Amino acid sequence: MDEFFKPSNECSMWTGETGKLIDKARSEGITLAWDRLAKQTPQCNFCEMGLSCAKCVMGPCRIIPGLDREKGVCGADADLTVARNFGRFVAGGSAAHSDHGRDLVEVLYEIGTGSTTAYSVRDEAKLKRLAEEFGLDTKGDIKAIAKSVAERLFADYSTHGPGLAFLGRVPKARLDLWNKLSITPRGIDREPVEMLHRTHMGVDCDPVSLCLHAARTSLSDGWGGSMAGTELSDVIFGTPAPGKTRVNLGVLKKDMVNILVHGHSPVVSEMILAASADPSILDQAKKVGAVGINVAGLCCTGNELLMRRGIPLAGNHMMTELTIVTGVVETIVADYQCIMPSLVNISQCYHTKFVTTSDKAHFPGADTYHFTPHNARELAGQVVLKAVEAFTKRDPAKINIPVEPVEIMSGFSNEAILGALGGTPNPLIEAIKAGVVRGAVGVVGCNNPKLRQDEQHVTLTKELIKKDILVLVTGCATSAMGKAGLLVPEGASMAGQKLAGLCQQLGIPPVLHVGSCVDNSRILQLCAVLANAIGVDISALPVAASAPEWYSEKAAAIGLYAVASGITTHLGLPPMILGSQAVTKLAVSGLNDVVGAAFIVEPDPIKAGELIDNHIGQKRQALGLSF
Ligand code: MSK
Repeated sequence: MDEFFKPSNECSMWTGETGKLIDKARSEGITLAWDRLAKQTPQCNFCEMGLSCAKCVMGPCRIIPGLDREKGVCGADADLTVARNFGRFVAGGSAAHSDHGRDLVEVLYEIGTGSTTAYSVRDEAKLKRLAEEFGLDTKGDIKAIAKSVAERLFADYSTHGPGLAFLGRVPKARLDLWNKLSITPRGIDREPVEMLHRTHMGVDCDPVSLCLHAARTSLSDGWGGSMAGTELSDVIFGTPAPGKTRVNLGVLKKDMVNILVHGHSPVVSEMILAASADPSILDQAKKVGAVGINVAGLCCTGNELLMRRGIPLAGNHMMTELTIVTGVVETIVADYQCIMPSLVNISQCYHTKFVTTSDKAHFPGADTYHFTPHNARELAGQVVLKAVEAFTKRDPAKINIPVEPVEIMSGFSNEAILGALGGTPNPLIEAIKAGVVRGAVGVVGCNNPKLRQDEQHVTLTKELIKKDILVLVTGCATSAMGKAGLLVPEGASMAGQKLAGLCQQLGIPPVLHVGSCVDNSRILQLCAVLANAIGVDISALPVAASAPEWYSEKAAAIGLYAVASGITTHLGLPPMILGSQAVTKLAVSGLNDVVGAAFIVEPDPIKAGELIDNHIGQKRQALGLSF
């Protein structure tokens, strides 16, 4: 462990909008995630190393390799304990993404059966392409096609379906490898459930077997649940196309009713957006003295609306508490995932209403609305009206919006990227061959209060684009990139000469925003398209992934499905596996021999940039290209 970075949680190092609002929160006696982290430090070393086990009541056990507590009560040693814990961690992340994807399948099914009119198919062409890809009839009316696509994807969630519908996108060499290793995902629900079974005491006692099943579980997310979430969100709400919007706390407006949508699913937030444009509700807003209703996003629900509607992004994970401290947020509308329970308490210090909308995500103290596809329109109107009421309760003495917004460009779906290239990946392949784009890296994921917010994302990305490596960004890294000026074409001035020239020619930023957490499946698909076009496995491509500030189980699932798909992945913080030398070695090197990719754990973003650059250079050389 000593060789790894020990993070700092010193709040005093903050500057800019974050620092100003941390100071304001402190002056008002409000406790934030950084303060709670300080109180939790030092954190449990056994848990940090993956060496504690509370999975049965013979325990809890703490394993101390090399000393007199080498095994838990059941006889599990360090390797098995770490592998079990990691397997469950990945299963949690996969289940979260995939259950989100299921919600989109359910909405599409309701559209198909005609039992909801609140939602419709906005991208009929994409729905038909999916139906064709799945071998379904594309000639019926659009509702019939919606129903059959939904039914095909429901089958993917079961254990006895025909095999995941999206596996047809996987390059043959990769699929053959998965079949050889017995890690081809069989069902989206099956793999995480089997992981819970395998990690029950007395089932799978082989750390390697557990790690391989963790890979299979993550693949059921990446090529299953997440991909369904992305593709059906596009079908129902529209496939993103490039456009401009803004980012940071400056997108909040003093003279407007501010509603923040938070979480991951576009299902509720799209309805809130529609209700906020309702003329009768806008009249109410004017009657209480507001000039209008301003909807802005947080975390990945924010990314969903940003990509498709150009709705501005107020902030990422570590900004969520601070948005309330501005004193101008009337309502936070939450769906699920990455929503700190502390938001309820902080809202109560202000006039802010904290509203929950999912039957899966209850927050004691919140205003609870149980949204379904049937009542969504009506409930969205009620929520927005409550926000208008809350506007009258603002305390002017508490208002502080410390920054002006920054412009960004978003909306780079695969359809948009390939469309801009004339409908084929060939121009991108030629640019890679010529070294104009030396390679591509997906910089994805969260913030973590253990790290200086956004700094790892931005520093690493600047290093990569300097080396003519194109960056694709998703999730909470997006705000970081936007605030640093990397999501506008002018950001090309920070790139290497060749990449900068291409960006100028195409009018694009050197960092392309491709969406939310589930939209990492877009990156998988793009890699598959490139690999298939060149005729190689994904592991042969000059690409990598990075989650420099990750925190969540979902991020672990994303990292593992990237590696299992052949994409070497950098992590800024190690997962809780360091208590097992065998599992750690497998993660950082052994997997190269198994799936042709592995994890790089490196806290220093400059060194991480060098390692990723070197990896890309080696992949280029293996393809017969210049380093
Ligand atoms: S919201 S999983 S903090 S990216 Fe997707 Fe952000 Fe990470 Fe949550």
